[in-house]
Amino acid sequence: MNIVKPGNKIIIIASKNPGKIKEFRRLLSEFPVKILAQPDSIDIEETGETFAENARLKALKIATLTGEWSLADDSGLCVNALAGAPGIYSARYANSDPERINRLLKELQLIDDRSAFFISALCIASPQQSILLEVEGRCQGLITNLPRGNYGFGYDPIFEEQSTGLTFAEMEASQKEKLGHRGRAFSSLKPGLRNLLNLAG
Ligand code: ITT
Repeated sequence: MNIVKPGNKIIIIASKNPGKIKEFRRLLSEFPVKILAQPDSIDIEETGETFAENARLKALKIATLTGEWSLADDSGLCVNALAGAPGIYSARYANSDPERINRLLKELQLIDDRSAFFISALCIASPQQSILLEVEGRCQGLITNLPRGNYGFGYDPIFEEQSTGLTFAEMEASQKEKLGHRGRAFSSLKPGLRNLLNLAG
């Protein structure tokens, strides 16, 4: 049996998005694991048709190439009036965060229904090609008319979280962690991760 001693385990975050990596470092800080970012030299084509498929393929590829457990996140913003777009294409919607925000605001210029939700699909895979854990988290909100706030990354300045009326970019990291899609997904992942790491409780 492969016994994992707490503190010995390395987890590679299968991401090149610095905003996501920062959030994962916070989320994983309570676990006795060593966190490393995906090597810069590795590029992964996201060929899946769902968030879960893309998370799986990123985690499997990084785990295989590095020989360590890997945690991947595939996430995006789904706008109801745009039939769920940009969805899994959120990163490919334009070339930079400001351009992605501008495109989305332009497309919604004449639209009253601003409802939207963020999704985060998380997957932990092993180098033996096993999917160890898979979960998903969501967060409901509205797309604002103009960007607000300076925290966070990506679409954060134009996503107003439903229960607070604050954009993610107006929230401190701890509040986004509690209410956001990634934090919610991670909460579902925690019991399984504790088990995998042979940790109590
Ligand atoms: P990796 O695949 O390397 O992790 P990526 O940025 O390409 O990086 P995705 O394919 O999952 O990641 O695309 C997610 C897109 O949705 C990307 O444009 C993000 O900026 C955006 N996004 C995801 N989570 C977000 C969040 O919490 N706040 C703001 N934007 C977010």
